Order: sequence, then structure tokens, then C-alpha cells
Amino acid sequence: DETPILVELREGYRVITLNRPDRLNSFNEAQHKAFFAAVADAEADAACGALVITGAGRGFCAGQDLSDRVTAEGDAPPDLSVTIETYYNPLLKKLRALPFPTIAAVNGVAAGAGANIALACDIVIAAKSAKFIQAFAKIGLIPDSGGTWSLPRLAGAARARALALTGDPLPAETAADWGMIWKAVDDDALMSEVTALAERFAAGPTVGYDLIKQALDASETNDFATQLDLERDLQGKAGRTPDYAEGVRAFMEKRPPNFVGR
Ligand code: T3D
Repeated sequence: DETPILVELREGYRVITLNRPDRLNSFNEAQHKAFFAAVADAEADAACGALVITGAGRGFCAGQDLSDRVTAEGDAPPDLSVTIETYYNPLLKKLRALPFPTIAAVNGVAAGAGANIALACDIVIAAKSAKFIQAFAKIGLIPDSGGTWSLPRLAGAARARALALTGDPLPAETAADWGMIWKAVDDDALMSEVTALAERFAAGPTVGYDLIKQALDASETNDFATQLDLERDLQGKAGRTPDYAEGVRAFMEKRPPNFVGR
């Protein structure tokens, strides 16, 4: 457990790998701290245009490490709201607010908080052998890490309830059929698909992507007229970027654009 997180700096993007494969990359305190720091570092890197999150070994992430949660009869129960407030919520808020696209490369089982961290990414691509499990109900908990927010939005109300209440595993291909994730691909094609997409984002109009994310996030609570006003304002910003000017020139000159990420 010496390096619970691996970070790879690639041309224009980063890959963070959860690295406790023996525990299916479940979160102990060291991994919580290292993961948050790695996401914060990516955010602070002006050259970072996309972030990939994946898991080492056969799993993506099995949520909280439950070996840290075992109590004997008569022990005072742990206050889980403290872990949520200290680790999960700051992580999820930071992840959702990143100003560039995030891709979850779900290489294997994604359970509990692990499933909901994946679902908080902008784009989820899963290996066909992967499964999404809202494992919480099986141990008497509720979906956290944004699950009660993202599940109804991504899977629909009926499916969200069944997934949350049963904790039954959802195969990646079903998740893709439901529109809960972007796609399920053959296991051996996962990283090449993800890399191609990350490279595309890394070479893309980063400010435009950020504005797209802001607009879609705001639409969760805006009414139609308010959203139209927001689109006006954000399009105003987008139209002032050098990348927009380049995009139009490249289109008219029938050549690929050379975006600079500004
Ligand atoms: O506590 C708080 O701070 C509140 C926050 C909560 C957030 C949460 O995420 S709560 C939900 C926690 N996660 C779970 O309940 C999932 C537990 N894991 C599983 O149900 C299963 O492992 C899976 C369905 C994910 C995978 O099953 P399978 O059969 O493919 O693998 P396995 O044999 O169960 O796991 C492999 C090993 O990883 C095994 O260890 P061993 O026997 O080889 O020594 C297993 O114990 C370990 N492992 C898997 N998940 C966890 C774990 N160890 C600790 N914590 C885990 N979450």
C-alpha cells in the first residue's frame, strides 16, 4: 500500500490509477488523501486538458475499505458523516467542478462509492466485464458520493430506486443500454478507446469544454428561460476565445484546427 495512487502525466492530460488491487482499490485513509491530492494537482496544472481515472488489477474501485469499519459489539459506532465530510464530499465536489473533461475508465467492478465516483465523471467507458454495484444497501447504508443525485438523473427514477434498494450488480452493457454510461467496450479495447478520447480532449478547445460542462451542470436546476440566458452569456465567453477563432478559420480553410486550449 505504499503508493495507493499512481499518476501518469501524458501530453495534455493525466491518468490517475487507484492502486490497491488486493482490496479492489477500496479507499483507506492513505488512498483518500493521495487521490484528492492527485485530483487537486491535475486541476492546478494549466497544461492538463483531461483526466482519466482507472483502477489497477481486476477492479475499478470497491468503495470504502470496510476493514477500517469493523467494530466489536458494545463499541461506539463510527460517525460516518465525518468521513463523508472529510473525504468523499470534498473529492466529489472537486471532481465535478474540474474545468476539463473527466473520463472514468471502468476496468472492472465499481462498487459503493467506487461506482458513484465513476458516475460523477463526464464520460464513463466501461469494460464489458465490469459491473456497477450500489453495494450500500447490503450493509445498511445509503448511496453516497453523489449516488442519490446522479442515479435518478442517469438511470431514471425507477431504475435508480431498484439499484439503490437491491444493491444488485448492473453489467456494463446494461448500464450502456440504459444510457447510464457512455459505452461498454471489449475489455482489451478499453484503454485504447479511453486514450484516444483523452488525446482528443487534450488537443481540443479546453475553455469551450469547461463552458459546456458549466451549462449542463446549471441546467439541473435552471428553468428554460434562465438556461437560455446562461447559454447567451457562456456563448459570449466562448466566442471570445482564440480557439473559437481558430476553429472557424480551420473550418473555412478545410484543415484540422490547431487549438491551444484557451
Ligand atoms: O465508511 C464510510 O466512511 C462511509 C462511506 C461509505 C462509502 C462506501 O463505499 S460503502 C460501500 C463499501 N463497499 C462495499 O460494500 C463493497 C464490498 N465489496 C464487495 O461487495 C465485493 O468485493 C465486490 C462485489 C466489489 C467484488 O466481489 P468479488 O467476488 O469480485 O471480489 P472479492 O473476493 O469480494 O474481493 C477481493 C478482495 O478484495 C477480498 O479480499 P481477500 O478475500 O482476497 O483477502 C475482499 O475482501 C477485498 N475487498 C473488496 N471490497 C472491499 C474489500 N476489502 C475491504 N473493503 C472493501 N470495500
